[in-house]
Amino acid sequence: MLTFPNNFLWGSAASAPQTEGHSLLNGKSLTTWDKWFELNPEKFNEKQGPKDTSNVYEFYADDIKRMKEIGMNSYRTSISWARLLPDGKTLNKEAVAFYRDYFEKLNESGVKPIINLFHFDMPWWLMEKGGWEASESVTAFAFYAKTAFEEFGDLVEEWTTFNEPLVHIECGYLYGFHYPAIVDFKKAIQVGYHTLMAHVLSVKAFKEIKAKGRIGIILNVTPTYARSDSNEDQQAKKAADLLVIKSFLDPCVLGTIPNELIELLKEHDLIPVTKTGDKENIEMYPVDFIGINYYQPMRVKAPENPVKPAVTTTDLFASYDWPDKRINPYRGWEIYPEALYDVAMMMKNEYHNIPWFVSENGMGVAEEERFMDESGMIQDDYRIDFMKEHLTQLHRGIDEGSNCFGYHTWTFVDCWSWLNGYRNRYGFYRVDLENNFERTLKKSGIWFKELSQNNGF
Ligand code: BGP
Repeated sequence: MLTFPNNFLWGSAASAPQTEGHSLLNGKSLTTWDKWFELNPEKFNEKQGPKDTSNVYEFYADDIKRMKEIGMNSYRTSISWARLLPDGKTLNKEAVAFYRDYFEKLNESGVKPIINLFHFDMPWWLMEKGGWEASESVTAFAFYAKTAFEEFGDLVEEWTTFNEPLVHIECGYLYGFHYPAIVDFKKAIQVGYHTLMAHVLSVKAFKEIKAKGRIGIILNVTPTYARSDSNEDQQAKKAADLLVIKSFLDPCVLGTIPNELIELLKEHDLIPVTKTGDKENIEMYPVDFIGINYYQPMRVKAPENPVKPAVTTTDLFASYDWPDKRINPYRGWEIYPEALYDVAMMMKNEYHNIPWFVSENGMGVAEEERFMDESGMIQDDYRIDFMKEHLTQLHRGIDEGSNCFGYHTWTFVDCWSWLNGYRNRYGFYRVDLENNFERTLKKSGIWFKELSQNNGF
């Protein structure tokens, strides 16, 4: 039996744009997702857009009962910026009422809300002004964050600013997966810098108004693994570490941007525009805790035919296809639970053992109806095995002193996933798209209840 620390958080994560629905109703303004779907619906799996998603806007009270049914003691979701402040300034009263009731009901049910502020959902009004490229985004976000702390601070004690900031940077400005889908390294770095400062100024606002509880950020970081010990591969690993791990972890936890990262950016003419006082604010406002989303490791090798200055990340490090990898064929992601132990050790040894939790981990599987038994329950043993393997590695790290306080899966109820729509399913509950988003418990939900009740397995 592997037992986890007392008061360990067992739960799931989700986000406003992926679950709420009512995306064009109740006073919410458009986000880049709503607009992109309007412009290019063919880009989305089976033309499944962000409009209705899993309709949590209507079903949240029953969903919270479902959380209790499977032993969840915590839940992370986000507030939609475009719903709370449709024009960036004016408070949407209906949104306030919705989120207050949602968070109140979570608390009453003993499900601790962990509330995030940005999950890839840039309001369209701000995108039209340049989105994260524009310096206005920093102050606009800090205003939104302060508004959220003031409106919901009595109900929420665990806040996070961003979910996976690297994703909107990489997917929007380097790899073409998210709007505006452009490829421009310099812009990507500027977008990243503004995101970092938006985060820092939100932490500052949180501390200045003396909001209760703690504030953190959710990052998708994992130690990188190089193809070999050769100098070239190790150089590539170093660049990857700087750009995809230390770029956010160091300033957010240690209060500094690493010098080596600054040197690397200088070398490739990528230094962003900064403001006086930024450095001091980064130093003064580190986070109280970190959330780490972990799905797959990052394997790197020396770049092939790199150009200088770098045009994109592959001029600094290339991704390495490890021949011995195990793969989740539906999502195409490597399965490597050992990395969770390495993450735990990294947080302990390199980030002064700051409190952290696994804020997402999960397995997306397509056409899960294949695994439905006669009673209608999906027998997702693969998901249970996936969790067991990852929890075993996490437990090793905790045993060796890493300060991990929880494990959240992605996700609670099957949800909408950006361009992939509803293709890959991750939930403890199945969502029936043909039948008004009806929820049905999967076998993994029953297992999760035992896990939480026993505080281990
Ligand atoms: C994370 C995101 C989530 C979620 C998850 C699963 O990176 O924070 O929003 O979508 O990945 O990935 P996907 O939905 O792309 O299969």
